[in-house]
Amino acid sequence: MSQTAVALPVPRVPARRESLRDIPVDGPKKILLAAPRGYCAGVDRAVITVEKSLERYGAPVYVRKQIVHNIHVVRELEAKGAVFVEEVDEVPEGAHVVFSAHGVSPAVVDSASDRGLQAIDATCPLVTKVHREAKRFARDDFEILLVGHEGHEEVEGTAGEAPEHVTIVNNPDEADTVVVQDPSKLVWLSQTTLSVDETMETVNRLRARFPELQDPPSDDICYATQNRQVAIKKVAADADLVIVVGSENSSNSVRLVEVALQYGAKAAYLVDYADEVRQEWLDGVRTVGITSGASVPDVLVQQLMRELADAGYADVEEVRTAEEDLIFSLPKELRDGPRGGRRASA
Ligand code: 0CG
Ligand code: SF4
Repeated sequence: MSQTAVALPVPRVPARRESLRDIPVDGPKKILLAAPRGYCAGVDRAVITVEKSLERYGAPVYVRKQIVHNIHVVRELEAKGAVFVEEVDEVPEGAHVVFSAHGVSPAVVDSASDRGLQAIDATCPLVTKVHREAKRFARDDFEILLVGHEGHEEVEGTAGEAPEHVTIVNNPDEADTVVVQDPSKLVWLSQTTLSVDETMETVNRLRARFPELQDPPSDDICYATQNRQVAIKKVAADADLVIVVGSENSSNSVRLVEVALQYGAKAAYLVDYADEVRQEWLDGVRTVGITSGASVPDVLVQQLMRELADAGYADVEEVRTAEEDLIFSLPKELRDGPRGGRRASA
């Protein structure tokens, strides 16, 4: 049986060998550290789901797709015995398979069950909520305009709930051209990790064409995506450079780079690791803004701050725009502790 590991994205910037140098700039150097940043409740739950599955069932535990879109997290879990596959037909019959935080379509659930796999669903409850909305509107015979990026796993999963009812709208320009059957029975839903501003533009342009377009019952863009965008907007306004820690295939992380540029950062880059930061990015830079995507462990941000301290950016000010305390209980197969099987988290 062949096992195909998920193709990991190659870092775009080769690792830097030498340390960053402390080159004087005009005025004091400073870091603005966005908060909230990093792990959201759905990612925390998904990563613990794989760890607990390994403890309970032993290695290997198979995971369909990257559990979350972060190369460091995937490598760490691989080292503990997780095997990442693209599709369930790569998993040996009867084995345990974890579905990623981004969700799966009913077709994937069916294939896993046909193979006799023991599925553990790490889909974020906030993604499941959008699946439920899709199912309900489809049952009521609505046409669903799903604002999101074609090919992203979450969009494949949500659209797969009602493929004959869903049309994907990738961006504001597509809102001007999308064709619908009955504009009087139309609703929009969205991917959870989009730019809030761009999604509003898409919806405004849809509504201009289809005034009877219904809104989702509640926000589909999740609290974590929204909070991280609000925080980086505030940071970006005062930053010469913004560094976002996150992987290239992480939708919410990439959006943070875009938002930083839109809200005043003179430059913004995405890095997986601190050693991707180039000396020339720091030329003339007094204030560096830092944030990280919802799938990024904070240890990677701490590493980045240590490297930047070597370059003279030792003064750190946190810019907090919200508090977060949401915790999701684990999938039912793994719930046995006083906190739904969760280890205490800070
Ligand atoms: O932002 P996306 O949806 O690409 O996912 P990522 O894994 O980076 O973080 C949130 C989740 C799940
Ligand atoms: Fe859930 Fe939002 Fe985190 Fe995605 S980014 S896992 S929807 S909380």
